[in-house]
Amino acid sequence: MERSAIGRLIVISNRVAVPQARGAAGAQGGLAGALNSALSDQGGIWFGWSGQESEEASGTINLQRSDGVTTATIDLSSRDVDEYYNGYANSTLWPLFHYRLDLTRYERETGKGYERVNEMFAESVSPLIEPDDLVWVHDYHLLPLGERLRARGMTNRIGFFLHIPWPPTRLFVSLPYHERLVAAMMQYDLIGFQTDEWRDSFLQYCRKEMGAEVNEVTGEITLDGRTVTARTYPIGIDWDTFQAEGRTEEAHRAEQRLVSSTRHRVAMIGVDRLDYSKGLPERLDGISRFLEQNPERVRDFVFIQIAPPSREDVQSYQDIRHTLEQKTGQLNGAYSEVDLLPIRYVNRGYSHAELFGFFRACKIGLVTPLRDGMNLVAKEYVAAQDPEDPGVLILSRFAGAAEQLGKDDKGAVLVNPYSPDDLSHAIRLALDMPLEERKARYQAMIGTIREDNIQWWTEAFRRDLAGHGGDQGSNQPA
Ligand code: ADQ
Repeated sequence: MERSAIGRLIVISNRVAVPQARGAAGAQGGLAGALNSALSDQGGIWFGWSGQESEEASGTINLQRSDGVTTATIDLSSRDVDEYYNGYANSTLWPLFHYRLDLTRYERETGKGYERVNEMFAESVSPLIEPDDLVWVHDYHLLPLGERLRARGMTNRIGFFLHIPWPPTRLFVSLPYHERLVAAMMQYDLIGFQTDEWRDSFLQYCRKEMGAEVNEVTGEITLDGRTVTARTYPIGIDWDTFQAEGRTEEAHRAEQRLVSSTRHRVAMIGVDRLDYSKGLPERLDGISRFLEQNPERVRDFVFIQIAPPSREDVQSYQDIRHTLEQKTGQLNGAYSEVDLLPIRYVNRGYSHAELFGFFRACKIGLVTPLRDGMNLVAKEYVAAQDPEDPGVLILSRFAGAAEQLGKDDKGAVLVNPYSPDDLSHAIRLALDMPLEERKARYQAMIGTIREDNIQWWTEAFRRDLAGHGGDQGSNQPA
């Protein structure tokens, strides 16, 4: 295995995506492509759950090397999957961190399962880690992992990045044993957040509830003689790869396919995992409101929603799927003609090349989550546009991406996704927006999407974790 001057990178996340899967249809979420890029650049190991359930082999490591990346995976037992993954991670932490107390379930058993699997991760990965390796842990599944590694005597630099929001203190304290989770997080050296808002919520919690000493400027949190730094690292897209995918025949064919099937109408697109945090029923309510208010415009557009199912073992995900099927059926029932179907709802994923083609064919991108750590679809939609004739991004003000793309009403058209009137108004604005304004809005966004890309993100975090960060006087990476 390769080494760099500062040691290898050890990435630990819930799931490991083998490099070949890069760019494959979306079920893995934004983490996969990002980490494969980082590891093939620096060398090291990506450790996590294989995605397989196996009673006997639970915890046994399977090492594989492909495309410059070594992956080390373990299987989990079905009890582990129920309690740790479907239970505590996806029925407790995910809804709570997305401000959905109404969907948050807390069961003592799933909490124990979460701790047990974190301990098993620590036990399995420890022998693979050498003293000068940098260890980078990802996401809400593994909040206490750093502490479990320290308990085994590990003194390496250990960083953690949270891909989803950090909730406001008043919400977070509704989690039983919340102090225990955060106390465990104090064992990291660096904690990264997608936006200043999530980072500030974390700092506030540490000060108010833990009595930690907090430096708001540097993000340093000191508790019981240990200091951890919290900083903002907005994740970006793999610009070069995405542009290269956009030049392929596959992307071109996908674009043509949409253009020829939506002739004379403006195509609007939404691309999301089927998740209640993505605001899909609310998006349909906005379109419905637009049609109520502007019935004469029913022939002006077609809306394409691509939403492959995810986490289907969790009840709230089955519920959201039914709700969407119902709403799509109602809308199409009310507004279709024999030659017209206003909503196309597709339950499958597509490759990034095809998504590029679809985005380019669509003059409006609807990205309207109720809450989202960042949302990479917003950035991909803009990155796929023709600079001479760009489409309009309608973006939820509650997506992390709004901090970068919605500044001063110059880039994306920002909306409150809970308000059908607001969505309806934004759709009208986008449908009627003159070319000059579309170009100006595109220009306001494209620089940060191109420059603050995934390579910038991994490099900035890795460098700060290694202790080679630039301006320590700021809460933003250098
Ligand atoms: P996700 O919630 O999975 O990720 P997001 O950032 O929107 O969300 O998408 C990740 C990737 O999946 C994108 O590259 C996108 O193209 C792809 N994808 C999404 N829907 C798809 C579909 N229907 N078909 C094909 N591909 C699809 C979590 C957080 C986000 C954060 C990312 C990265 O919830 O807020 O942006 O991690 O940190």
